[in-house]
Amino acid sequence: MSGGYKFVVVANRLAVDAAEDGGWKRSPGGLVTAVHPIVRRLGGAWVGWTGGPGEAPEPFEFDGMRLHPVGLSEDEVDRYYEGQSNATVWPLFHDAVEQPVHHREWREAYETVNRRFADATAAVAAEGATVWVHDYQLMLVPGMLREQRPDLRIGFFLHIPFPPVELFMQLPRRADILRGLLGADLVGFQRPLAAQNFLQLSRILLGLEPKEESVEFGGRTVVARAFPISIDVDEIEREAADPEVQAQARHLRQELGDRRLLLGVDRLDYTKGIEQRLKAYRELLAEGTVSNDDVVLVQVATPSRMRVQQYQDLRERVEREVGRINGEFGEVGRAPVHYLFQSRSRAELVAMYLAADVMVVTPLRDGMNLVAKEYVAARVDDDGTMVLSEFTGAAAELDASFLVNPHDVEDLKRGLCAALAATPEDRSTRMRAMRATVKDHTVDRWAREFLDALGGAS
Ligand code: GDG
Repeated sequence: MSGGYKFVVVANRLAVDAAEDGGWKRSPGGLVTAVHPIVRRLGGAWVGWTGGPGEAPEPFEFDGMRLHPVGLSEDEVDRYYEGQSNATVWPLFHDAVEQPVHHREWREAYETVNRRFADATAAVAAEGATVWVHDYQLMLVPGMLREQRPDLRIGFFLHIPFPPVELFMQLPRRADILRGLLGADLVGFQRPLAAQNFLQLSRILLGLEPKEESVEFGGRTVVARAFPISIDVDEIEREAADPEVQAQARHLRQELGDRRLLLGVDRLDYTKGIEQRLKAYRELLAEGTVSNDDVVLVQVATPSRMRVQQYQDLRERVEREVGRINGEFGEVGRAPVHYLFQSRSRAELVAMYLAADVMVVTPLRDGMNLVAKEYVAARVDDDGTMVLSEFTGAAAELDASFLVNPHDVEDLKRGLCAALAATPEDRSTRMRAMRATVKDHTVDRWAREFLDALGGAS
């Protein structure tokens, strides 16, 4: 049986968060910003989880979208979401920079929940509809959906890296995951290398014969290509031009004693290279290359996945290191690191981007990294420099930054020093080049290119 929607988005989370007044508010974040206008224009539906345990609320309308909640029990939140998604797949797909944990019950829950998402989608999609499935929590959904609904046009986009074959091979029941993804007509990745890893895997694991950008599977052609995600540049530029935001940026600099500002903004996640960044900064202070009188580091570490053990351990290590640096190099009223384990408003983040001298983005591995692009979009003054890890998807587009290898502390230090020493002319040349790239590749263009390649949604 099929429902009435010609376009359906499927993501772990719905496009809304519970509001204080008991209603719903649109969730922040790139995916919703990019896809909401399309869902609204096509009168489409969005299938996803509300974010809390318990039975799913009834489907409801929100700002031109039909939202279809999928319920997760408390056990499923533990096993499917925090377990298999965030303690198995997430670390494995990020080069195993943290040891992936494997449990059979987690895998079973992942399968059960993916089946529930597939069933919910099959029930709302019209005959011949276009379905766009997102990310690593739902990799079995395309295959499950294809079995039930061969009439659908199915796209899948992976927001995180797709690992090299030898790493993927560690995943128990790995062929099931691959077959799940191959249920899609189009599998999108952040980087061409990820698409290549995927196609190579189809040869090694299933004996398929991939071509440059596609592979035949089950009598269909599955296309695998890169679609680098981006941000809503206009929105960030508007915020950055707001006099209140600019006043906030000036105020922040005064509060910090007019020292040169190094800025980090990340979810507190072990993939983001926060510890490596702190180590490099401590060594620069210890060697006297930078001084607490002249430089300050502000690190926003947004709380994330705090029920997962690896994230609690990371928090302890980061906070110990911040304490150590401030203890060794601080003075009363003047700390070398300002550490904020808090979520800040978007306007505050933009004010910080505007106030920064050096944006420090040093992930050990990152699918794209939107913070790097937001910083560039915010710098309407064509000033500011960025130290950027080579291991982010963003590095391919933002190569006018100071690129570093975050695994190499000496290289990190070199990058920080070079960024601090850049002349005003050099800064402005680099920033203008990066701004031209970001302004040309907006999130709206990303969504359009993906859907054009998928065909069917118009
Ligand atoms: C995954 C992939 C890929 C952060 N702190 C606050 C806050 N943020 C916002 C940032 C940015 C977003 O969260 C983070 O996006 P990133 O891309 O940097 O990283 P992930 O969360 O790991 O995202 C990544 C992305 O998906 C999209 O495909 O780029 O590679 O890992 O927008 O600004 N926003 C607010 N307060 C905060 O404290 N308001």
